[in-house]
Amino acid sequence: MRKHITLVLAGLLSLILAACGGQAQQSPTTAPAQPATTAPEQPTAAPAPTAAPAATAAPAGGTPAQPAAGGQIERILARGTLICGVNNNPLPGFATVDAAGVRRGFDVDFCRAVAAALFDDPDKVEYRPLSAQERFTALQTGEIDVLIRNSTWTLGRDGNLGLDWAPTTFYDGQGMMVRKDSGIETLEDMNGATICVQTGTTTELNLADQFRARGLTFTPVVFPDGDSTRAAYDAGQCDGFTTDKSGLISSLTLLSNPADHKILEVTMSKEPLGPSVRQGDPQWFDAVRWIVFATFQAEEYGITSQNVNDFLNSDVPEIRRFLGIEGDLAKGIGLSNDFTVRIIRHVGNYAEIYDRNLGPDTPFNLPRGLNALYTDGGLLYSPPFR
Ligand SMILES: N[C@@H](CCC(=O)N[C@@H](CS)C(=O)NCC(=O)O)C(=O)O
Repeated sequence: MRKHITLVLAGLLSLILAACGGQAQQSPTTAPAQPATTAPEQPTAAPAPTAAPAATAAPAGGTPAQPAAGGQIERILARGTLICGVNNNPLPGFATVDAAGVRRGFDVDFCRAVAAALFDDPDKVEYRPLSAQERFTALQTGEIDVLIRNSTWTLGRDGNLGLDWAPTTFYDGQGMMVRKDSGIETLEDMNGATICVQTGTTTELNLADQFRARGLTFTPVVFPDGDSTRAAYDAGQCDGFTTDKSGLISSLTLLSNPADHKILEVTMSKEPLGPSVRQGDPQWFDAVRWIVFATFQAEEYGITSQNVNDFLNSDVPEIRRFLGIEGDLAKGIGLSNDFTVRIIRHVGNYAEIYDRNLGPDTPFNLPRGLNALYTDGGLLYSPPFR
């Protein structure tokens, strides 16, 4: 009995330590064939999708633990707010809380776009800060309606975790940060290096794959959250710090001496980041997808938060359809016909969202690169609104 209590207490203590980010997990001294840390994805078995769509009436009393398929939009409308899962650690440019307590960032703006489409009010969002490890469970259990938290779309997450991914809002890739005075220029210069990495992410596995493919050894120093990973690197506990390049650019601004660090040229993986929803409600999934597409399409048409009212008088048929002046295209996805106007008016088109958070007037000044429209050599492409 006493042994049992001791074990429970020890388990609790390690949980508390992990949750507080107080301790790096033990790391091997060479690149592991299989990472020695917990697997980055510990999926809770995906709830089996319900066969038939349920009635659309919203149940009283908030989100059920296991909402039936269908009706998510009605539930959100009845609740009066969208519950959007975002990063629990500051990720400047993507998700932070400013000095006035206002949430800001590229991911936050997409939460706002969804709320604008649903409520004609971008502020009707309840933000649920989530760690990398918590995020998918929160979606699976119905605790959140949508996850917009620098999360990479992968086959395993899409399939095994029972999620659906909306279009990629930010094409990213994994990078490596090192100290400028380290003399490191490439991953090959990092043989035998210690590398700070966060668990519960795609990052951990990519790192092992990339080093193994190059025949290099390394020592991962693994942390449960972004803040402790960055802090350990900043304190000199590791030669390198790896995560999505967006995360590195963002983290750079939080280091004690940003000018002492650089991000290597190498891109170690594909990290398409975008919103995800729980599988089982095709209408809600479609709504989120087309909300994202609307931001791309508005940029393609040159429709902005500043000029959208002028476009309401347009006599171009495709613009009239896009803005919901003609037809009833949005009915099938459960949104108001003017949902595009609501998004553009309150949050802006994709370029406005990008520039506001990551563009030339921000500390990041991040070139659009793959995140440009297909017409400008990028990957952003909306199917037709017709
Ligand atoms: N895109 C990757 C990485 C996402 C990720 O969680 N990145 C870290 C580093 S930027 C982060 O957001 N950390 C904040 C935290 O979980 O505390 C994924 O989906 O697994």
